[in-house]
Amino acid sequence: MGKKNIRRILVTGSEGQIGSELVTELRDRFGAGNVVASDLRTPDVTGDAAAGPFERVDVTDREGFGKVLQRYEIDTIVHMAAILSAKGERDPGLAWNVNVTGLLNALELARDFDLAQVLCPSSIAVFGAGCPRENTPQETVLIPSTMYGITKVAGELLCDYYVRRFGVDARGLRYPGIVSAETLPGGGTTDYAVEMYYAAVEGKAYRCFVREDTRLPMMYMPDCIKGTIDLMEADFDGLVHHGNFNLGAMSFSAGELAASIRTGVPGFEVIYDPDYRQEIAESWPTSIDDSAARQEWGWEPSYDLRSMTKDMLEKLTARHAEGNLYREQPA
Ligand code: NAD
Ligand code: AKB
Repeated sequence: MGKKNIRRILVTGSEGQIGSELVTELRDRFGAGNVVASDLRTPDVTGDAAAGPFERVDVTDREGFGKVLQRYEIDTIVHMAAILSAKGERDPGLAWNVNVTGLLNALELARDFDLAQVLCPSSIAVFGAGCPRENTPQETVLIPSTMYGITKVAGELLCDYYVRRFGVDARGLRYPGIVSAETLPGGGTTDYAVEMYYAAVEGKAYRCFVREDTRLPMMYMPDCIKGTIDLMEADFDGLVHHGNFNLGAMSFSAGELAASIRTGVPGFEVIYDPDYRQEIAESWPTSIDDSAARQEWGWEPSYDLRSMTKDMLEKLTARHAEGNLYREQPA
C-alpha cells in the first residue's frame, strides 16, 4: 500500500473552496495533464481549471465515476466533493448521499481498479457533545450534532475499514475552518471568517451569524494545501492513523478576527446576529491537538492570524481594485 508513485490524480469537487486551489497546486507538482478536475458544476473555462482536463462527475453515480477513472487511468482519488455543515442541515438526505455514498463509491472503485490511494478530508465537525472543546484530542468520543458531522464520522470509519479489510490506502484529515482568498466557501458554519474579509475590503459592515465570543479552530488555505499534499506523500508504513488526523493551525474568536482585520481596515464594523449556525459552532472544538499528525507525518502550519490577515487583505484589496473581488460559487 502507498508504494506506487502518484501519477494520475482525479480531484472530485474540484470547483469548491479547497478543490479549486488544490488542483492548481497538484498540477504544478505532477503536471497539468496528470490531474483531472471533476465536479457536478462546470468550471469557468477561462480560469485555472482550463489548464488541464475537466470531467463532469457526480460522485453518487458509481458507474460514471468509474468510467472517468478508467478513461484517464487514474491511480489516486482526492475526494473533495461534499455538502458542508450549514447546507447539510438544510438537506440532510443530500448530505448523506453525497458525503457517504460518494465516498463509498470512491473506496469501492479503489478496490475495483486497484488504485494507489484515496484521500478524503474529514472535519472538526466530527466532534460534539461530550468531547473536550479545548485542545480536543485525536482520540475522543464522537457524537456530532449535525448530519454533516455524522457523515464525516461515517467517512472516517469507512476509510479505516477499507484500510484494514481490503488493504486500500485511504487517508484523511480533520480540517478546521478554512480561510481563503480565491474561491468562496460552499455553505459551512465557518464561512463567516472568509466573508468578514470580503466585507471589510468592500468597505461594508458585516452581519456575523455567530456571536463575537465564538471561538473555532481555523487554517489558512496555503497550510491546508500543504497539509493535504504532505499527507498524500507520507510513507504509508509510518502511519498509525489513517482517515482521521486532527489538523490544527490557529484558533480565534469572531471578535478577535474582526480586531485583526481592523489593523488593515480601521473602522471595520461587525454586527453580531447569531442564527442556527451558532449552535453548530458551539458544538465544535475551540482548539485542536494535532500531535498525531505532527508525529506521524511531520505536520507543521506556517500561518497565524496576523500573517493570514495581512495576506488576505493584500490579495482581496488588489482584486477589488481590479473590479474582480468576487469569484462566487453558484448556489
Ligand atoms: P465546497 O462546498 O466548497 O466544494 C464542494 C464541491 O463538491 C462543490 O464544488 C460541489 O459542486 C461539489 N459537489 C457536490 N455534490 C457533488 C456530487 N454529487 N458529485 C460531485 N461533486 C459534487 O467544499 P470545500 O470547502 O472545498 O470542502 C472540500 C472537503 O473538505 C469536503 O470534504 C469538506 O467536508 C472538507 N472540509 C472543508 C472545510 C472548509 O472549511 N472548507 C473544513 C473542514 C472540512
Ligand atoms: C463547515 O463549517 O461546515 C466546514 C467545516 C469546518 O467542516 N468549514
